[in-house]
Amino acid sequence: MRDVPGDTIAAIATAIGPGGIAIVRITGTAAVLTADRIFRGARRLAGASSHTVHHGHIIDLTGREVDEVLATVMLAPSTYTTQDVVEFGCHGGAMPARRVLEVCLDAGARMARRGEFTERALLGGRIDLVQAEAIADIVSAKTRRGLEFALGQLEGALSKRLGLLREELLVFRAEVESLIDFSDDDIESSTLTAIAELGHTCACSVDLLLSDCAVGAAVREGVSVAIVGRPNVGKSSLLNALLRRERAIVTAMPGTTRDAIEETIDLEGVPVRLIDTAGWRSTADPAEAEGVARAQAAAAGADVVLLVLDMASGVTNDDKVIAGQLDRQRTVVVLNKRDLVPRTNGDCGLKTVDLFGTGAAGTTSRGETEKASRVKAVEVSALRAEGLVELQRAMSVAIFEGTSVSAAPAVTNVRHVDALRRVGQAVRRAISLLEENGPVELAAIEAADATSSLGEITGETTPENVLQHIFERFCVGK
Ligand SMILES: Nc1nc2c(ncn2[C@@H]2O[C@H](COP(=O)(O)OP(=O)(O)OP(=O)(O)O)[C@@H](O)[C@H]2O)c(=O)[nH]1
Ligand SMILES: [Mg+2]
Repeated sequence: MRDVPGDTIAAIATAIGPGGIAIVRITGTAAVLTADRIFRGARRLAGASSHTVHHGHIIDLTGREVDEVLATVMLAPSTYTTQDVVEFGCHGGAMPARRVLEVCLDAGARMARRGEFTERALLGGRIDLVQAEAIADIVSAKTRRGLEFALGQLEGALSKRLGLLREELLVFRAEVESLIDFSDDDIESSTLTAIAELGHTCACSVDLLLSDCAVGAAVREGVSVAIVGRPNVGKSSLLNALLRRERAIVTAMPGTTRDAIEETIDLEGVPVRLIDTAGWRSTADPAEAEGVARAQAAAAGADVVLLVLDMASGVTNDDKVIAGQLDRQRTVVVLNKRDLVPRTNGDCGLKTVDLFGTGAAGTTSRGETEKASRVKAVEVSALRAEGLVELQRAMSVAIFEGTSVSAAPAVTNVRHVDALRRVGQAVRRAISLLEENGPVELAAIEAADATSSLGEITGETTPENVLQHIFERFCVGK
């Protein structure tokens, strides 16, 4: 990796707009000198001890006062960037910070690029790339869980697991490479088996890390849930009930919703994009027909589908036709309007309904047909906001397929997943070569590929353009 560039960079580190204070941050080998040039206080900043705060004023090069500030001096190497850092806490609002930044630039600093402060932390070896990405995730976290995962990643939880895998891989690679010095005839098959076994250990570790992916990706990227069903069963009412506000239009007329409506809720700390769709039916109205087509596309593209039925009318043939077009594994059946149905004692929120049954011949026994066609359903009343807790529980089971959401640290990033898959593939190819008595040189190349793919995750072997792309996600000043 490159060395940390020494030039002085500056940026506004807080959001632009009205606020209590705003911070302008400077870093680089001459950061303190640059700051000192424009700061007038009781004492000079040059020569100040590390991690001290100084009251004073920013003066521009013509001697005019720009703002009253508190300057925080942090000296290398215990700083965010590993270089000297000075932060000016100026008055909030767009103008003071902007003026202070201008004066910093006049004094010789250069405007920082997006994420350049964090990039220096990476180049300075204070954090690895996984941790740098965690910082971007912390800034953009939309839910409590997303923030917790990102914080865990920043503290090095994932880096530590990747570090262990790296050690296993290095041992495996060294063992494979040690075979190259021997001629094929001199290598005992028991040696090959033992080394292949080391490869299997690596492959298992990769699989374990990858098994966290589904949960990790859900937490980070969020999941989509499409609400579908016949017209008038209460899909829009259910969306409103889950959002706890009247977002979608609800009327007693079937065919009210046309365009899909999307809103995000926080389900156990995971952002869930709810998509209310048009009721499925065949219709001559071109606008409604387009709505139905979009509803079908939304159901096909969603991670989970809520199929809403009307308890008052019971399961109809149209419901079964719709159910037949859905992927059963990803479907949660919702029985709405339970307030319209007289209740008997002992009724609970969960029922089973015969939704996938066709009564078709060819099944071995009646019992089996029934069992296969009946599915669990959650009873709710969107109108009275009843049964929603049970519904949310059913949704999270469907989303996480029983995996514990709290299972951190997870691999949450597509880039990491992609690299880990390549690590696993290379290791497996190396194992096959060993087990099939293939050329050990080739096995060694595969083992080396695996280590280098792993290095891409932590930043050791990440190509420069990928690094650039990652830091473009950051804000200026981070
Ligand atoms: N009693 C009762 N009525 C409900 C319930 N949920 C919805 N409704 C009523 O059912 C009618 C249709 O509700 P919507 O939410 O518009 O139904 P929809 O499925 O979105 O209908 P389309 O958009 O036309 O497909 C309205 O009159 C709602 O007030 C419920 O839980 N109980
Ligand atoms: Mg609707």
